Amino acid sequence: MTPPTLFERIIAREIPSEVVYEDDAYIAIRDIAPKAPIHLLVIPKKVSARVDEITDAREMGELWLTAVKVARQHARDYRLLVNCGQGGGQVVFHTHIHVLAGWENGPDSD
Ligand code: DGP
Repeated sequence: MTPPTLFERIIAREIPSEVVYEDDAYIAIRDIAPKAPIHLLVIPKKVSARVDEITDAREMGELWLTAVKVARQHARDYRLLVNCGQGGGQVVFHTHIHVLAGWENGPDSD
């Protein structure tokens, strides 16, 4: 059996995090090393290692819509970002969408 991912352990509350949203299928937490004034991670509870493992359009759509919903709960304007694979900057191999927001004048202003 593969060991649980870091985010599975966060979902199970084995590792503490600041949860900003949760429903049956998704959780959103604050990133531990924020790269923007608001930096959240929207994480499907159903495990996949990287976003391109999700091949079901409905599942992908729900993930995207959840990220938008969480983003809009925190900001009017925001950036959604996905790192896919080590070469794409992914460090935690449990699919997640970054929500970045809160800059005074856009992401390149700080
Ligand atoms: P990525 O590079 O796309 O795999 O992003 C992983 C993000 O996860 C990175 O921005 C830092 C964040 N992160 C890593 N460990 C923890 C943790 O233990 N708690 C929280 N809240 N975030 C974490």
